[in-house]
Amino acid sequence: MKSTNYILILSTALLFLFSCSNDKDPNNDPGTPTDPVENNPPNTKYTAAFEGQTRIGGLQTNTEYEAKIITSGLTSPWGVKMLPDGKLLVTQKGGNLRIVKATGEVSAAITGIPAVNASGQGGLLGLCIDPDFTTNRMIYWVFSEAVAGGNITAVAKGKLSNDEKTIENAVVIYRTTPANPSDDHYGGRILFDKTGNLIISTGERSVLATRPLAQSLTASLGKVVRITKDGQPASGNPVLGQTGALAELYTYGHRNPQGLALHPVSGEIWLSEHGPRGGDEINRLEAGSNYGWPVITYGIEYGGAKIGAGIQQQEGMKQPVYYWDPVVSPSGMTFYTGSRVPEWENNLFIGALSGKHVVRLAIENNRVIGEERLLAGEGQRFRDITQGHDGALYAVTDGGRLYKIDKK
Ligand SMILES: [Ca+2]
Repeated sequence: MKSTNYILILSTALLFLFSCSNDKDPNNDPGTPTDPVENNPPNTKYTAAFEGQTRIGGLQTNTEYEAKIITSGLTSPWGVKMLPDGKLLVTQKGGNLRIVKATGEVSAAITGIPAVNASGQGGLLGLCIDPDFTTNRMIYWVFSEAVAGGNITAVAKGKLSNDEKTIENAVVIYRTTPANPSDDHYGGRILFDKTGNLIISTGERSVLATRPLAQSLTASLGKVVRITKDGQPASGNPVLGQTGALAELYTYGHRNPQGLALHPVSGEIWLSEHGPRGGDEINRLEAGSNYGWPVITYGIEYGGAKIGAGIQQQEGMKQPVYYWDPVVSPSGMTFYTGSRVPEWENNLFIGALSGKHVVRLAIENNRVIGEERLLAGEGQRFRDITQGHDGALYAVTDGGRLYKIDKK
């Protein structure tokens, strides 16, 4: 009796140890990494801050999956999210919002969206759906707006009418400052965090004049901001000491962040951002932290010159969890919480533009442990990816396609 108890305690202890070292179900093993998926030479000679920060081993999904094209009839879709009834709400860069049914039927443009400035990289950008959509029918979106002095990244909200043909009472709730004539690097993703506040990524607007503002706490360029549904600074935001620091700031030192996702276990916010030539990043956001741009970066100017002092690490600045050199141009992203492809559990899926594939990153203890390239044969620039309530992944491409990616 005594020895049985002892064995029971021992096996429980072992089980506990096992579950501590592997926070995932062992049946959902992401696979054994092989050679890195990237085999082109890097653009820089920079070295990573830690093992596995770039060019991690390659993974291959074993479960049979398929990618079906639901429609090819979209025009430069930028953001995609599923409504509670299973239909997909899609922003199109040119300024239209549309609904796509599972059958592939694309609605007429939904009216009531304020004008966007779609020149350059601007337009109607990311979107998110209110957690209480079934009762309030509210949606939120990011867009580029022409104002006095140039262009800005702006955030608006409105109610999707019952007939789904118009957005009622659309109102701009947040505007970045300062404006600049540049029409690039707007950032543009938006999501609800676990406290019910809005998280928005903004770009540093690309030109050399505004680039340093990514480090300025009195400008909202190159930032992640955290605001209420009414556009006010959210309570609990980090206190940033500098005089005049904007109360909506959550993190700073970003270049052109086009991806945001909420980690399904930790609830932390993860972000993708476009680096210069080399140096695309995945970051795990910690409130009040500085992510380094343009002081530290793993990239170089497009012309080949170093950026700033050409350094990759500095005290007080966060390292990316992962970076790519050469770049893949990471855009919209989501964590997979479906169960149909077990080895994808809690993996991060990212649309790659210049890379023309969907990135799959397996992550453990906030470090990347393996990378896979999905749908590389499609030749598409993947702009956004989301998970539906059905557990499938849905991705849109600049070429106008909407894919459903699921177990075969
Ligand atoms: Ca960085």
